This record gives sequence, structure tokens and C-alpha cells, in this order.
Amino acid sequence: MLAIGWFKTVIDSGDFQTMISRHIAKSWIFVATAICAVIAGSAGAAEPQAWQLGLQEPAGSIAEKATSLHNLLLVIITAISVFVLALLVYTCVRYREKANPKPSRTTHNTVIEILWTVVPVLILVVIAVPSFRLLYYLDDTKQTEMVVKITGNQWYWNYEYPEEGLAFDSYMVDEEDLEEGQPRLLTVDYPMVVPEGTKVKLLITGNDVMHSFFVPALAVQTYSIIGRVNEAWIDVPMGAKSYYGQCNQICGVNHAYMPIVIEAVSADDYAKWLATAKEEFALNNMPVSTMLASAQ
Ligand SMILES: [Cu+2]
Repeated sequence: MLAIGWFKTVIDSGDFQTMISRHIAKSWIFVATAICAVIAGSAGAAEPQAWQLGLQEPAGSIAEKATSLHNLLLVIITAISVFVLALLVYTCVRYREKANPKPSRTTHNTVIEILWTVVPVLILVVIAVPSFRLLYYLDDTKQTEMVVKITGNQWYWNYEYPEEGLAFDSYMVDEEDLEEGQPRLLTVDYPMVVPEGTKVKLLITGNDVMHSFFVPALAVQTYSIIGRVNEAWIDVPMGAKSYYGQCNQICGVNHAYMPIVIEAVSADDYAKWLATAKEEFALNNMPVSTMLASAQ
């Protein structure tokens, strides 16, 4: 599916059409080069594309594993659907009343009954092995290098960096305030910033109603539930890039207007961001006794 998406993007690009008209089908190397150029050109943002087919380009080990499981399942379900359709068509044609006026009265066939029980079980086992492998991989957050606590609110996200003592709200930027190149309904004022090539533990919770933290390219989708902290992690690959996502649990009238942006930046840029963010978004770490004393 991904390949079809890439191919369409390639066909739509003017450069590709000019190239093809000059060297029509000269060599597959041209096609491969064009595909690589489109992939390289699209680096910088992970967001949905117009007429996109298939999943977003996977980013990080979790997304790669999820995509390959998806591709395996796609082959299996396609094969099953085609097989069942072929059986139906064959039965309808071969055993129609005209071709088969005297129907068989068979009610049991031991061999077929064993087959249609055992074969689906085997298919489920084949699916279960990679599924469980991925589930356990998702569950293991021991290797993570930093923590971000994410709280879903009606209708914005709050990002807290407990190790750095800072927290801030992240609101969608209205259409009239967008700058050149910023995607509509996906741009926020303060994105969640993380250093590139980092495994980040996410602690996801809710403040009012149920929300869901969903960033397709990083293959994270976790419910944000009031009074409960769900754990997930993302494996942010190397490269400065914006990863776009949305709340995908219907959470009220502005459900569609609480996008998520995870901004991966270089280690240097992250240090710079952290310095400013610590001033701007510092949590009040004053001890309770001091706060009570100053309130009197
Ligand atoms: Cu929501």
C-alpha cells in the first residue's frame, strides 16, 4: 500500500513526468531514483497527504514493526478474501439449478470439517506470534531515556517534563493565524519538543473526559483517561522532523481541534529550547509550607 502511495506522488510530480517523456522507460533505475527523491523531499514532516494510500511513513522501531505486521496481515486477509470469493463464485456457477438439477443430500464430510477447523487455527497462530511479539515490545519502557507526561483536556493538550520541572499547554493555531507552509488543523502554538534519536516514555492521562493521544507516524495511540495514567513510549528516530497527530477519541465539540505536534530537534537545539522553556514554563516547585506562609 505504501508503495502505491509513493508511486502516485511520483507520477503527480512534474519532474518525474518530464524525465519519463525524455527517457521513457529507459531503466528502472530512474524510477527508483525518483522514488528516493520524493521520499527525501518529504522529510521534515510526518503528516497525512492528499490522496494518500496506506500508512504514513513509519518513524522509529515501533512504527516499523507495526507497519510490517500490517503488511503481513494485509497479505493474509487478501488471500482469505480471494479464496472465499472464488469458492462462492465456483459454487454459484457449478451448482446452480440448471447445471445441477438434482442436488446432493450430503450433510457431513469429516475431512473437510477437520480442515476448516484446523486451517483457521493455524492462520490465527501465524498472526498471534508477531502480534504478541509487538505487544510485549510496546509494553517494555525500561530502555527509555526521558519522560513526558501528557494530559488531555477539553480541547488542548498539556505537556509536562517532570525531570525538567516545566509544563505548558498546547493549543491549535487558528486558520487565519497560520504561517506559510503550516498545515491547517494540525499546527499548534507550543509543540512537544524532543531530542532526535531518543526513546521517550509517555505518561498519558486525562483531566475532564476521555481523549486519545494518536501520532500515526510514530505508531502511538493511547487513551487519556481521567484518574489513570497509561504508559507508552516512542522511539523518535534521528533527524529534525515534525510528527503530526490528533486526538482520536470523540471528546466533545472541539474534538477535531486539538492536534498533536511532536517536534524532533537536534541535541543542541533541544538544550537551547530547554533553557528558554525552563524560564517560560517553569512549574511552581515552592514547598507547600512556603506557599501557605506566603498566602497568609
Ligand atoms: Cu480529545
